[in-house]
Amino acid sequence: MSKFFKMIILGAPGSGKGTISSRILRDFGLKHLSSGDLLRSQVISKTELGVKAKAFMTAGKLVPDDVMVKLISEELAKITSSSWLLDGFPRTRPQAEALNKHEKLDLVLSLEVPNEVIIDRLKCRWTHLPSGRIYHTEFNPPKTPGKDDVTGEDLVQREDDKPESIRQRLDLYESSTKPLKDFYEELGILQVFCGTESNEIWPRVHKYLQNHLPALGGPF
Ligand code: G5P
Ligand code: MG
Repeated sequence: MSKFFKMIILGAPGSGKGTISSRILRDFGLKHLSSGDLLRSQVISKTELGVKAKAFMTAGKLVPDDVMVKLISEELAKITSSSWLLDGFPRTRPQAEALNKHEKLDLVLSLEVPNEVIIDRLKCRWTHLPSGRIYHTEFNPPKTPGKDDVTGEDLVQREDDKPESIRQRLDLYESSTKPLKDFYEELGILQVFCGTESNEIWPRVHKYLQNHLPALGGPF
């Protein structure tokens, strides 16, 4: 019987979780679930959850744990026959404990990028909100400035990429999410990748996954 591979990617806002995740999907074919993308699509659709979450997100604060646990549990329950990669969840100890009760994770990747590098990057990020596709005016520019490569629709700057929100999100990462590394280190599934450029971190992540996914039984 094939075993599905379950992994999460941790890292500060702007550390490149979305960038590295899209390369993992491209090369290893896992299903990608980004908590931020899920929330942003609820905000666009003006669902009850989206309306509630919007104020937290714009202020660079965390959406309450009970809301997030429910949202992610419902999404994970829909993935019955594929390996998956969770990006942006869990972000607090209660979220990690809730996930751990129901899922046995195989691997946790943690991206470590200095804060000064991150602050510079986020000023230049442009996003296609409906799909979550991300661009950067220099690192990863769209083919046509301001337009999504696939749909041609407008790109926007995320409201929480304003400098005051970025600072708040970085502080929250330090206090609430970074301590999760200890939690996963104790479980023996943490792998840390440090660097200042995604193009330099990615080959190391790729090599690690190439060496470990088959051994752990993933269908790759
Ligand atoms: P998100 O959406 O999960 P964050 O804050 O965790 O947001 P974010 O901002 O999406 O993380 P990222 O995915 O780590 O960042 O980074 P990225 O988008 O790949 O890269 C950032 C930019 O840098 C892009 O423009 C990219 O092209 C560029 N880039 C990448 N690599 C390089 C490089 O090497 N060089 C250069 N020059 N550029 C590069 O969460 C958003 C909000 O939702 C709520 C919270 O309010 C949160 O703030 N939320 C939750 N709340 C509670 N619990 C949860 N579990 C929640 N999940 C989301
Ligand atoms: Mg992201």
